[in-house]
Amino acid sequence: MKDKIVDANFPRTLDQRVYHLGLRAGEVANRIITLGTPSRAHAIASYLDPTPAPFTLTSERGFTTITGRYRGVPVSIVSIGMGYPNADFFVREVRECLNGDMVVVRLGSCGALIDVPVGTVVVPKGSIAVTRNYDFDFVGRNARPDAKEEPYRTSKPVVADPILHDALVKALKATRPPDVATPIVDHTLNASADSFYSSQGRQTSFPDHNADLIARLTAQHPDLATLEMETFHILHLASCWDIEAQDDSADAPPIPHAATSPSISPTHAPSTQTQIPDVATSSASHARLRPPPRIRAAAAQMVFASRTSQDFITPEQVSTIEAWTGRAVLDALVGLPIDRERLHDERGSVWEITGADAQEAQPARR
Ligand code: R1P
Ligand code: URA
Repeated sequence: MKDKIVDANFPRTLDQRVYHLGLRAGEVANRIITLGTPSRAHAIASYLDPTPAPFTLTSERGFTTITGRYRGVPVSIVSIGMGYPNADFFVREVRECLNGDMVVVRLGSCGALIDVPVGTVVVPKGSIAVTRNYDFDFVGRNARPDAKEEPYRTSKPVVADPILHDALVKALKATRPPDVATPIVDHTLNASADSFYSSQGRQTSFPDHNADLIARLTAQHPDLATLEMETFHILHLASCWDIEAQDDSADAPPIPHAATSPSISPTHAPSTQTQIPDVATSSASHARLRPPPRIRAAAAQMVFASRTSQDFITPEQVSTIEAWTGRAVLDALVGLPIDRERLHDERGSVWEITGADAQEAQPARR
Protein backbone atom coordinates (compact mmCIF):
# COMPACT_ATOMS: atom_id res chain seq x y z
CA MET A 1 0.00 0.00 0.00
CA LYS A 2 1.33 3.42 -0.93
CA ASP A 3 1.53 6.12 1.69
CA LYS A 4 3.09 8.89 -0.36
CA ILE A 5 1.23 11.77 -1.93
CA VAL A 6 -0.14 9.87 -4.88
CA ASP A 7 -0.74 12.72 -7.26
CA ALA A 8 2.44 14.74 -6.73
CA ASN A 9 3.34 13.80 -10.31
CA PHE A 10 0.45 15.72 -11.79
CA PRO A 11 1.73 18.73 -13.75
CA ARG A 12 0.98 22.14 -12.23
CA THR A 13 2.11 25.72 -12.41
CA LEU A 14 4.47 27.13 -9.78
CA ASP A 15 1.50 28.47 -7.84
CA GLN A 16 -0.05 24.95 -7.74
CA ARG A 17 -2.68 25.47 -10.41
CA VAL A 18 -3.59 22.78 -12.93
CA TYR A 19 -2.62 23.89 -16.42
CA HIS A 20 -5.82 24.17 -18.40
CA LEU A 21 -8.62 24.84 -15.91
CA GLY A 22 -6.32 27.18 -13.95
CA LEU A 23 -7.64 25.95 -10.56
CA ARG A 24 -5.89 25.07 -7.34
CA ALA A 25 -7.18 23.09 -4.34
CA GLY A 26 -9.99 24.87 -2.54
CA GLU A 27 -11.45 26.48 -5.67
CA VAL A 28 -13.60 23.56 -6.86
CA ALA A 29 -16.11 21.76 -4.64
CA ASN A 30 -16.97 18.05 -4.43
CA ARG A 31 -20.36 18.57 -6.08
CA ILE A 32 -20.11 19.87 -9.65
CA ILE A 33 -22.32 20.78 -12.59
CA THR A 34 -20.46 20.83 -15.89
CA LEU A 35 -21.82 22.37 -19.07
CA GLY A 36 -20.77 23.84 -22.39
CA THR A 37 -21.24 27.60 -22.19
CA PRO A 38 -20.26 30.38 -19.77
CA SER A 39 -23.70 31.97 -20.22
CA ARG A 40 -25.39 28.79 -18.92
CA ALA A 41 -22.88 28.68 -16.05
CA HIS A 42 -23.59 32.29 -15.04
CA ALA A 43 -27.37 31.77 -15.30
CA ILE A 44 -27.18 28.80 -12.91
CA ALA A 45 -24.79 30.68 -10.64
CA SER A 46 -27.55 33.24 -10.08
CA TYR A 47 -29.16 30.61 -7.79
CA LEU A 48 -26.11 30.39 -5.51
CA ASP A 49 -26.28 31.80 -2.01
CA PRO A 50 -25.10 35.42 -1.78
CA THR A 51 -22.75 34.46 1.04
CA PRO A 52 -19.96 33.72 0.58
CA ALA A 53 -19.84 35.65 -2.69
CA PRO A 54 -19.34 33.12 -5.51
CA PHE A 55 -15.77 32.77 -6.78
CA THR A 56 -15.36 32.96 -10.58
CA LEU A 57 -12.23 31.97 -12.46
CA THR A 58 -11.75 31.86 -16.23
CA SER A 59 -8.60 30.14 -17.39
CA GLU A 60 -6.45 31.19 -20.32
CA ARG A 61 -7.87 28.17 -22.14
CA GLY A 62 -11.45 29.35 -21.73
CA PHE A 63 -12.67 27.08 -18.91
CA THR A 64 -14.87 29.00 -16.43
CA THR A 65 -15.40 27.76 -12.88
CA ILE A 66 -17.89 29.36 -10.48
CA THR A 67 -17.80 28.05 -6.91
CA GLY A 68 -20.08 29.00 -4.06
CA ARG A 69 -22.81 27.49 -1.94
CA TYR A 70 -26.36 26.47 -2.78
CA ARG A 71 -28.61 26.22 0.28
CA GLY A 72 -25.45 26.21 2.34
CA VAL A 73 -23.79 23.32 0.45
CA PRO A 74 -20.57 23.95 -1.53
CA VAL A 75 -21.01 23.46 -5.31
CA SER A 76 -19.08 24.33 -8.46
CA ILE A 77 -20.34 25.09 -11.94
CA VAL A 78 -17.73 24.45 -14.62
CA SER A 79 -18.08 25.52 -18.25
CA ILE A 80 -15.84 23.38 -20.46
CA GLY A 81 -16.74 24.14 -24.07
CA MET A 82 -17.26 21.12 -26.32
CA GLY A 83 -16.04 17.62 -26.99
CA TYR A 84 -14.13 14.70 -25.45
CA PRO A 85 -10.76 16.48 -25.11
CA ASN A 86 -12.27 19.28 -23.03
CA ALA A 87 -14.26 16.77 -20.96
CA ASP A 88 -10.97 14.95 -20.34
CA PHE A 89 -9.21 18.12 -19.11
CA PHE A 90 -12.16 18.80 -16.84
CA VAL A 91 -12.40 15.40 -15.14
CA ARG A 92 -8.66 14.85 -14.69
CA GLU A 93 -7.71 18.36 -13.58
CA VAL A 94 -10.64 18.81 -11.18
CA ARG A 95 -9.96 15.37 -9.71
CA GLU A 96 -6.39 16.45 -8.85
CA CYS A 97 -7.67 19.51 -6.97
CA LEU A 98 -10.05 17.60 -4.70
CA ASN A 99 -9.95 15.30 -1.70
CA GLY A 100 -12.78 12.83 -1.21
CA ASP A 101 -15.66 12.06 -3.53
CA MET A 102 -16.31 13.95 -6.77
CA VAL A 103 -19.91 14.03 -7.93
CA VAL A 104 -20.51 15.36 -11.44
CA VAL A 105 -23.68 16.12 -13.34
CA ARG A 106 -23.35 17.15 -16.95
CA LEU A 107 -26.14 19.52 -17.97
CA GLY A 108 -25.90 19.80 -21.73
CA SER A 109 -27.91 20.22 -24.88
CA CYS A 110 -28.48 17.31 -27.25
CA GLY A 111 -30.21 16.12 -30.37
CA ALA A 112 -33.10 13.68 -29.90
CA LEU A 113 -33.44 10.54 -31.97
CA ILE A 114 -36.81 9.71 -30.42
CA ASP A 115 -40.02 11.50 -31.29
CA VAL A 116 -40.18 14.12 -28.53
CA PRO A 117 -40.58 17.90 -28.81
CA VAL A 118 -37.63 20.26 -28.46
CA GLY A 119 -37.38 21.37 -24.85
CA THR A 120 -37.77 17.79 -23.59
CA VAL A 121 -35.28 16.84 -20.86
CA VAL A 122 -33.67 13.40 -21.02
CA VAL A 123 -31.82 11.67 -18.19
CA PRO A 124 -29.86 8.79 -19.72
CA LYS A 125 -29.05 5.59 -17.80
CA GLY A 126 -25.85 5.20 -19.83
CA SER A 127 -23.92 6.19 -22.91
CA ILE A 128 -21.97 4.79 -25.87
CA ALA A 129 -19.20 6.49 -27.86
CA VAL A 130 -19.50 7.03 -31.61
CA THR A 131 -16.14 7.76 -33.21
CA ARG A 132 -14.95 8.38 -36.73
CA ASN A 133 -12.81 5.51 -38.02
CA TYR A 134 -9.73 7.27 -39.38
CA ASP A 135 -8.68 4.07 -41.16
CA PHE A 136 -11.75 4.09 -43.37
CA ASP A 137 -11.17 5.23 -46.95
CA PHE A 138 -13.42 8.30 -46.85
CA VAL A 139 -12.38 9.59 -50.25
CA GLY A 140 -13.48 6.26 -51.63
CA ARG A 141 -11.25 6.08 -54.66
CA ASN A 142 -9.98 2.71 -53.46
CA ALA A 143 -13.14 1.63 -51.68
CA ARG A 144 -14.53 -1.78 -52.49
CA PRO A 145 -18.05 -2.88 -51.59
CA ASP A 146 -16.58 -5.70 -49.48
CA ALA A 147 -14.19 -3.35 -47.59
CA LYS A 148 -13.86 -4.47 -43.96
CA GLU A 149 -13.61 -1.04 -42.33
CA GLU A 150 -16.77 0.72 -41.18
CA PRO A 151 -16.70 4.54 -41.31
CA TYR A 152 -17.84 4.85 -37.65
CA ARG A 153 -17.14 2.79 -34.54
CA THR A 154 -19.34 2.41 -31.51
CA SER A 155 -18.26 1.44 -28.01
CA LYS A 156 -19.91 -0.70 -25.38
CA PRO A 157 -22.21 1.26 -23.04
CA VAL A 158 -21.00 2.78 -19.79
CA VAL A 159 -23.59 3.40 -17.07
CA ALA A 160 -24.48 6.56 -15.18
CA ASP A 161 -24.52 6.48 -11.37
CA PRO A 162 -28.01 5.03 -10.75
CA ILE A 163 -28.64 7.01 -7.53
CA LEU A 164 -27.67 10.27 -9.18
CA HIS A 165 -29.80 9.37 -12.21
CA ASP A 166 -32.86 8.85 -10.02
CA ALA A 167 -32.15 11.99 -7.97
CA LEU A 168 -32.05 14.03 -11.19
CA VAL A 169 -35.36 12.64 -12.41
CA LYS A 170 -36.97 13.32 -9.03
CA ALA A 171 -35.62 16.89 -8.86
CA LEU A 172 -36.67 17.66 -12.45
CA LYS A 173 -40.21 16.46 -11.70
CA ALA A 174 -40.37 18.43 -8.45
CA THR A 175 -39.20 21.71 -9.99
CA ARG A 176 -40.85 21.68 -13.42
CA PRO A 177 -42.51 25.09 -13.91
CA PRO A 178 -46.27 24.97 -14.58
CA ASP A 179 -45.82 26.57 -18.01
CA VAL A 180 -43.41 23.88 -19.22
CA ALA A 181 -45.31 21.09 -20.97
CA THR A 182 -42.38 19.18 -22.50
CA PRO A 183 -41.71 15.72 -21.07
CA ILE A 184 -38.97 14.31 -18.85
CA VAL A 185 -37.66 11.05 -20.30
CA ASP A 186 -35.44 8.73 -18.23
CA HIS A 187 -33.57 5.42 -18.38
CA THR A 188 -32.67 5.83 -22.06
CA LEU A 189 -29.29 5.41 -23.76
CA ASN A 190 -27.18 8.36 -24.96
CA ALA A 191 -24.51 8.39 -27.67
CA SER A 192 -21.60 10.85 -27.45
CA ALA A 193 -20.03 11.57 -30.81
CA ASP A 194 -16.59 12.96 -31.63
CA SER A 195 -18.13 15.48 -34.06
CA PHE A 196 -21.32 17.52 -34.16
CA TYR A 197 -21.41 16.73 -37.88
CA SER A 198 -20.10 13.50 -39.37
CA SER A 199 -20.41 11.22 -36.32
CA GLN A 200 -23.92 12.55 -35.64
CA GLY A 201 -25.10 11.74 -39.17
CA ARG A 202 -25.23 15.36 -40.41
CA GLN A 203 -24.49 16.05 -44.06
CA THR A 204 -21.77 18.57 -44.97
CA SER A 205 -19.62 18.99 -48.09
CA PHE A 206 -17.21 16.30 -46.83
CA PRO A 207 -17.62 12.69 -48.00
CA ASP A 208 -18.49 11.37 -44.56
CA HIS A 209 -20.29 8.12 -45.51
CA ASN A 210 -22.81 8.74 -42.76
CA ALA A 211 -26.20 8.76 -44.51
CA ASP A 212 -27.26 5.55 -42.72
CA LEU A 213 -25.42 6.19 -39.46
CA ILE A 214 -28.44 7.08 -37.32
CA ALA A 215 -30.43 4.14 -38.68
CA ARG A 216 -27.52 1.82 -37.86
CA LEU A 217 -27.15 3.19 -34.34
CA THR A 218 -30.84 2.91 -33.51
CA ALA A 219 -30.98 -0.61 -34.98
CA GLN A 220 -28.06 -1.64 -32.72
CA HIS A 221 -29.53 0.13 -29.67
CA PRO A 222 -33.34 0.39 -29.69
CA ASP A 223 -33.24 2.47 -26.46
CA LEU A 224 -30.93 5.11 -27.97
CA ALA A 225 -32.57 8.52 -27.45
CA THR A 226 -29.97 11.31 -27.55
CA LEU A 227 -26.80 12.41 -29.31
CA GLU A 228 -24.29 14.90 -27.91
CA MET A 229 -20.55 15.11 -27.36
CA GLU A 230 -19.28 14.71 -23.77
CA THR A 231 -21.40 12.43 -21.57
CA PHE A 232 -19.72 9.17 -22.59
CA HIS A 233 -16.22 10.37 -21.79
CA ILE A 234 -17.21 11.73 -18.38
CA LEU A 235 -19.04 8.51 -17.44
CA HIS A 236 -16.15 6.44 -18.79
CA LEU A 237 -13.53 8.29 -16.71
CA ALA A 238 -15.79 8.15 -13.65
CA SER A 239 -16.23 4.40 -14.03
CA CYS A 240 -12.54 3.60 -14.43
CA TRP A 241 -10.93 5.99 -11.93
CA ASP A 242 -9.20 3.88 -9.28
CA ILE A 243 -6.65 5.65 -7.12
CA GLU A 244 -5.36 2.35 -5.74
CA ALA A 245 -4.50 1.14 -9.22
CA GLN A 246 -2.31 4.15 -10.03
CA ASP A 247 0.98 3.24 -11.71
CA ASP A 248 3.91 4.08 -9.40
CA SER A 249 6.49 3.94 -12.15
CA ALA A 250 5.35 7.16 -13.82
CA ASP A 251 8.00 9.60 -15.01
CA ALA A 252 8.78 12.70 -12.98
CA PRO A 253 6.45 15.59 -13.79
CA PRO A 254 7.59 18.28 -16.18
CA ILE A 255 9.26 21.29 -14.58
CA PRO A 256 6.46 23.53 -13.33
CA HIS A 257 5.53 26.46 -15.51
CA ALA A 258 5.11 29.99 -14.38
CA ALA A 259 1.58 30.96 -13.38
CA THR A 260 -0.90 30.97 -16.27
CA SER A 261 -2.69 34.18 -15.24
CA PRO A 262 -6.26 32.99 -14.89
CA SER A 263 -8.75 35.78 -14.66
CA ILE A 264 -10.37 35.82 -11.22
CA SER A 265 -13.46 37.87 -10.49
CA PRO A 266 -12.69 40.64 -8.02
CA THR A 267 -15.67 39.64 -5.84
CA HIS A 268 -13.72 36.84 -4.19
CA ALA A 269 -10.04 36.19 -3.45
CA PRO A 270 -8.47 32.87 -4.55
CA SER A 271 -8.09 29.84 -2.31
CA THR A 272 -5.18 29.94 0.10
CA GLN A 273 -4.73 26.15 -0.11
CA THR A 274 -1.33 26.05 -1.78
CA GLN A 275 -0.49 22.44 -0.81
CA ILE A 276 -1.08 19.73 -3.41
CA PRO A 277 -3.91 17.57 -2.06
CA ASP A 278 -3.34 13.83 -1.65
CA VAL A 279 -6.51 12.76 -3.38
CA ALA A 280 -6.50 9.30 -1.77
CA THR A 281 -6.89 10.69 1.73
CA SER A 282 -9.37 12.61 3.85
CA SER A 283 -8.51 16.29 4.06
CA ALA A 284 -9.90 16.36 7.61
CA SER A 285 -8.01 13.44 9.19
CA HIS A 286 -5.36 12.74 6.49
CA ALA A 287 -6.30 9.05 6.79
CA ARG A 288 -6.63 6.95 3.64
CA LEU A 289 -10.27 6.92 2.72
CA ARG A 290 -12.03 3.58 3.02
CA PRO A 291 -13.67 2.77 0.68
CA PRO A 292 -11.36 4.77 -1.63
CA PRO A 293 -12.70 8.05 -3.02
CA ARG A 294 -14.97 7.80 -6.05
CA ILE A 295 -16.14 9.78 -9.02
CA ARG A 296 -19.90 9.53 -9.47
CA ALA A 297 -21.42 10.93 -12.66
CA ALA A 298 -24.71 11.29 -14.51
CA ALA A 299 -26.25 13.65 -17.06
CA ALA A 300 -29.37 15.65 -17.81
CA GLN A 301 -29.77 16.58 -21.46
CA MET A 302 -31.95 19.32 -22.93
CA VAL A 303 -33.27 18.53 -26.40
CA PHE A 304 -32.24 21.50 -28.59
CA ALA A 305 -32.57 19.64 -31.92
CA SER A 306 -35.12 17.04 -32.98
CA ARG A 307 -33.49 14.69 -35.44
CA THR A 308 -36.92 13.32 -36.41
CA SER A 309 -38.89 16.55 -37.07
CA GLN A 310 -35.77 18.73 -37.70
CA ASP A 311 -37.18 21.33 -35.25
CA PHE A 312 -34.67 23.52 -33.40
CA ILE A 313 -35.31 25.13 -30.02
CA THR A 314 -35.95 28.92 -29.83
CA PRO A 315 -33.80 31.20 -27.62
CA GLU A 316 -36.86 31.84 -25.38
CA GLN A 317 -37.34 28.10 -24.85
CA VAL A 318 -33.63 27.73 -24.09
CA SER A 319 -33.88 30.31 -21.28
CA THR A 320 -36.91 28.61 -19.74
CA ILE A 321 -35.48 25.08 -19.92
CA GLU A 322 -32.03 26.12 -18.67
CA ALA A 323 -33.52 28.01 -15.72
CA TRP A 324 -35.59 24.97 -14.71
CA THR A 325 -32.95 22.29 -15.25
CA GLY A 326 -30.18 24.36 -13.63
CA ARG A 327 -32.13 24.58 -10.40
CA ALA A 328 -33.14 20.91 -10.57
CA VAL A 329 -29.53 19.78 -10.99
CA LEU A 330 -28.44 21.94 -8.03
CA ASP A 331 -31.25 20.40 -5.93
CA ALA A 332 -30.24 16.87 -6.94
CA LEU A 333 -26.57 17.50 -6.17
CA VAL A 334 -27.05 19.06 -2.74
CA GLY A 335 -29.60 16.39 -1.80
CA LEU A 336 -27.04 13.65 -2.34
CA PRO A 337 -25.45 12.78 1.00
CA ILE A 338 -21.63 12.70 1.23
CA ASP A 339 -19.87 11.86 4.54
CA ARG A 340 -18.03 14.83 6.04
CA GLU A 341 -14.82 12.75 6.00
CA ARG A 342 -15.16 12.49 2.21
CA LEU A 343 -15.48 16.24 1.56
CA HIS A 344 -12.67 18.63 0.65
CA ASP A 345 -11.33 20.85 3.45
CA GLU A 346 -13.17 24.15 3.82
CA ARG A 347 -10.32 25.99 5.54
CA GLY A 348 -8.81 28.47 3.11
CA SER A 349 -11.24 27.41 0.37
CA VAL A 350 -13.33 29.87 -1.61
CA TRP A 351 -16.49 28.48 -0.02
CA GLU A 352 -15.25 28.94 3.54
CA ILE A 353 -17.61 31.04 5.63
CA THR A 354 -15.47 33.49 7.51
CA GLY A 355 -16.44 35.38 10.67
CA ALA A 356 -17.72 38.35 8.69
CA ASP A 357 -19.89 36.12 6.48
CA ALA A 358 -21.27 33.90 9.22
CA GLN A 359 -24.31 35.94 10.21
CA GLU A 360 -25.64 36.26 6.67
CA ALA A 361 -24.91 32.69 5.53
CA GLN A 362 -27.56 29.97 5.35
CA PRO A 363 -26.83 27.02 7.65
CA ALA A 364 -24.95 24.28 5.80
CA ARG A 365 -27.08 21.16 5.51
CA ARG A 366 -24.08 18.98 4.70
C1 R1P B 1 -22.68 21.12 -29.75
O1 R1P B 1 -23.50 22.13 -30.20
C2 R1P B 1 -22.48 21.15 -28.25
O2 R1P B 1 -23.76 21.14 -27.59
C3 R1P B 1 -23.84 20.07 -26.66
C4 R1P B 1 -22.87 19.06 -27.24
O3 R1P B 1 -22.56 18.04 -26.34
C5 R1P B 1 -21.75 19.92 -27.72
O4 R1P B 1 -20.87 20.30 -26.70
O5 R1P B 1 -23.59 20.38 -25.33
P1 R1P B 1 -23.50 21.84 -24.66
O6 R1P B 1 -24.80 22.50 -24.93
O7 R1P B 1 -23.31 21.64 -23.18
O8 R1P B 1 -22.31 22.51 -25.26
N1 URA C 1 -25.61 19.06 -29.32
C1 URA C 1 -25.20 18.06 -30.12
O1 URA C 1 -24.08 17.56 -29.98
N2 URA C 1 -26.04 17.62 -31.07
C2 URA C 1 -27.24 18.17 -31.26
O2 URA C 1 -27.96 17.74 -32.18
C3 URA C 1 -27.67 19.23 -30.42
C4 URA C 1 -26.82 19.66 -29.44
